[in-house]
Amino acid sequence: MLRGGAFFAIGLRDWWMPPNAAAHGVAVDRLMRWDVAAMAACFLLANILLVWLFLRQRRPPSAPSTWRVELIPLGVLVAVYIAMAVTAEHLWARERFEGAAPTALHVEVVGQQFQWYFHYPGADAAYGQSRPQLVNAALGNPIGLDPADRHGKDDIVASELVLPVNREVDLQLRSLDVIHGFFVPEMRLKQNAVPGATLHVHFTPIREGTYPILCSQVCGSGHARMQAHTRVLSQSAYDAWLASRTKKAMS
Ligand SMILES: [Cu+2]
Repeated sequence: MLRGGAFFAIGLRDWWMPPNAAAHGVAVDRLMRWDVAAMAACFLLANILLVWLFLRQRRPPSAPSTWRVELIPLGVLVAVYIAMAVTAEHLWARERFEGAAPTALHVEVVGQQFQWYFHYPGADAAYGQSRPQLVNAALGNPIGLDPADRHGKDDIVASELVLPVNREVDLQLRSLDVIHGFFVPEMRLKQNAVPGATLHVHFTPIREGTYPILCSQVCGSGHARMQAHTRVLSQSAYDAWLASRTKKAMS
């Protein structure tokens, strides 16, 4: 019996969202719980009313009181949906339109069928120019960095997103071909990468660990394997990773 209970608990845990690992995720989770609770209450209320009105119709109809009863759940629903839209929009806009702090770490995320690339600006803090005609993954230049640009000399292009814990990150997303969806469930982060546009999202990872990165837009036949991961490290481990990659980029 106990084993069955534990199994049920694990199933329930996996059914719900994965543990949050980002600073803004606390507010997202709170909103999500509130929204689900509000929708469950509305669903229950609607069904109770449905049954009640159905049973009432068996008596001689009393039209005036029936439409007044319908107005109550309608009013409640309108109020709940307006509250949901305003709170969600506010939360989304804060992450999307209020820029990251000047001290944030900058990483460019490039989506291409069917791979994510992570471009770090290196020690000079400036991204090297990239050109579409230079894109050649087989030759080790998947995002088309221009070898003639001195800013690109120390740039790092990785296939995993490595981040220090408790530091804000400003990601700029772009795509080399079709629309991809950059999705990190544990970071409560989802933003499309759109060809021809550079879109910013910023967040602060608060828990060390390795978290999956998925593509949330059906972007072609290899969409299901368009996966990467983000590794959130302590500052010293991140510095060591950066130093090892910088040496490789410079050599
Ligand atoms: Cu994709």
